[in-house]
Amino acid sequence: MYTTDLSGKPAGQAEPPSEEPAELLARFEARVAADEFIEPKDWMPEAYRKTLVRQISQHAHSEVVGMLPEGNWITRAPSLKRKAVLLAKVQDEGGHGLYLYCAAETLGTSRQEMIDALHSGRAKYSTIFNYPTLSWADVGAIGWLVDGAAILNQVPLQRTSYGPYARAMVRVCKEESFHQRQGYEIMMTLAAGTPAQKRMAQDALDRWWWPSLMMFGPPDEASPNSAQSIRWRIKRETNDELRQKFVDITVPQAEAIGLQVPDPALCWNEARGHYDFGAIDWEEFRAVIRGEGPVAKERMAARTKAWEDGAWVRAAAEAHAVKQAARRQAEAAE
Ligand code: FAQ
Repeated sequence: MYTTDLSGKPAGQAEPPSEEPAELLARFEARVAADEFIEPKDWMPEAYRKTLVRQISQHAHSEVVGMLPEGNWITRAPSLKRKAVLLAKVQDEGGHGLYLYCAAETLGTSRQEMIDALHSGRAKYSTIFNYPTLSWADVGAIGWLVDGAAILNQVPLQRTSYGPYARAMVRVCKEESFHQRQGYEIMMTLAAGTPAQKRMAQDALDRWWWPSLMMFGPPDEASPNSAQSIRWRIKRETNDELRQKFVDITVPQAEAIGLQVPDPALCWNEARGHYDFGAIDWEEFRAVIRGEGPVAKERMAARTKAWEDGAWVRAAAEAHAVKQAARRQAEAAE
């Protein structure tokens, strides 16, 4: 089953919440309502802990799997400058994954458990990373659209109710904003280039537009987790609210560089003060979640290989830590 439920139980069969002391629950809810951060050693309802582990681990996996589509272009970047920037950007995504795994570990789930869930196909990661990067313009489109969508989703998460997650998001958002600008700058350069370069940019926009809208998750009426997550102030805005913000911000950016958003239904709605946009293919979204994305198998094979190839590094780090601890103990005994 393709789920982030780390209990290993089939979806929909999670344990019913056990009796939780009413007094503690009331205090927890009052703190959340007062916008106080909940910290790792604070009491929290089990369902809150589970929801956080689910969302934060899925987020961490997305960052790390998300290194693959752009990593694919590091050796083929068109100039030394573009290569250096891309290298730094992909490295940042790895760092985001690490902060997020650390934040999830503070909730009592080990890194090994999370990685096992990813590699065995039980854990989700963002659907967007199951699409291939076919041209250099895709690197621009990912920075502009994918990082752009990620920022919109993550800015409210800086005020999420769990302290370690909120603090991780502050740094992540700063870096994502640089990523978004570097992507847009690539698109701007291509769009102002030769007709072939402009076609390349348009083709990338055509392929990444709809999957980027899907990143925000299912529509609100089909989002089983949103209502509770908003009550607990884990999520601050709904999937549809964030998706609309993304469309409203991104459409003028496309127009500014002479590219066309691939949606014939797209038009400004004066009364709503927002863009109306066409129907999203939710069947495609569900298929990608089921693991049927165009390059889903390649992504998991690459992650599993990286994990296996890195086994000697983990073993060496562990042996070093044991040696250091023994040395410290011997020094203390002197
Ligand atoms: N892909 O009830 P909801 C990035 C699942 S980071 C796959 O609405 P929720 C940086 C959802 O997990 C991108 N699965 O769920 C970067 C749930 O399944 P579950 C990642 C999805 O949690 C850029 C089910 O559908 N960002 O891009 C997706 O309330 C460039 C029902 O959905 C985050 O993870 C999806 N798109 O809302 C890196 C941000 N959407 O777990 C490299 C944090 C939904 O019950 C290069 N996460 N699902 O089995 C969130 O804000 C939320 O978790 C949502 C989903 C909004 C993603």
